Amino acid sequence: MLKGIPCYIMRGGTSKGLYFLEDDLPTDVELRNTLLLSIMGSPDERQINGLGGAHPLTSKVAIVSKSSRKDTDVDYLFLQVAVDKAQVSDAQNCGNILAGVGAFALEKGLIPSQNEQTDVRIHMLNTGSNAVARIQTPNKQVNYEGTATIDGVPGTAAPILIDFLDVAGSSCGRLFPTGNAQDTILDVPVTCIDNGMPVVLLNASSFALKGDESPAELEANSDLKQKIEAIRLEAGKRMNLGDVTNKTVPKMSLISPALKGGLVNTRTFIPHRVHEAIGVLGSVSVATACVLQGTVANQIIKQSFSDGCMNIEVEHPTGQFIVEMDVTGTDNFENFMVNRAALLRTARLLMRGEAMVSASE
Ligand code: NQM
Repeated sequence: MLKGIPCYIMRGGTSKGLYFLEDDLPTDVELRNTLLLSIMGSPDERQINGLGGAHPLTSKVAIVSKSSRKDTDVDYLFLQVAVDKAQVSDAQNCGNILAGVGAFALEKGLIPSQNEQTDVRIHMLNTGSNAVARIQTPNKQVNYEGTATIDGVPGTAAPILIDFLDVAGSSCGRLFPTGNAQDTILDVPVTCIDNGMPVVLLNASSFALKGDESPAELEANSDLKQKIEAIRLEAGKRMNLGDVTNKTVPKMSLISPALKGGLVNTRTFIPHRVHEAIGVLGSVSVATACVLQGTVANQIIKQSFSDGCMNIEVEHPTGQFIVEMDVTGTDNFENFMVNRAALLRTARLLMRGEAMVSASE
């Protein structure tokens, strides 16, 4: 006998995932995780027996509920369902899947739509930080269609503006968790930063790379992967993340000079596959490191920045990611402050229905 669990499939930014109401899933975490593994078809590198897309970027889950807080409308828990392991992790946030949360909450009636546009205030449970997503709601209906484009996704869609309010140090306790703009790990200069996503920035040239290599080329380089993983395990400890052997953070971003007119170029291990683009909060962390003197990224781009608002264009394998930032103290590590980070995403509702599982699950 099968039973159905109400579920939406949505593309959020450059990721795709399953969106559930918290009330539709078991409250017991172990039971919930077993159920999600079964729905996704994990562990199996093809996820052939489930809804997962056989890549970390398409094996994601959002669990959404009405917020218990006064300052936000909905709570969002992000879960990364491993593809080839029986593992479900809440150790990282996801800014791409976040792009679908506002629309899902409105579709499910967790909050009322306003006329024309609705600002959905979202509490991100993984990191205890908040964001506001501006959703187009003409006639109080969510609008997905429009002319906005984001690199890494074909076609156009309605824009979703996301403002991050307080993400600095949200996983590691501090924006620069090691207390430095730059450290050396296993003889390699690194910058460890957490502006919403723990990321280790490395100069691509430290590994004799140009930085324009394709994700497939990087993933095929086992010597490189071993070196990067060794640095990651040590960085995790120094970033207050403990033993990160089985965690998907920190992400490892290879930085090189811009190739397509942006500010900086990236290739990001997330942390074992290489991202086809770059994560949302990952790019906010990279953009933040770019503007502060003394970081690995700032030394590569060789530019100084004045206080105030700026657009930072982060290049990635399939285009660019623009982060709007307002910062102060870019010439002084002690005084450096990020006042605001915002960006554009789109989302698409792909399916609404029920995920079918065995009635005994
Ligand atoms: O950094 C991939 C993604 C992400 C996470 C990853 C993300 C973010 O592209 O906020 O969006 O780094 O695992 O969805």
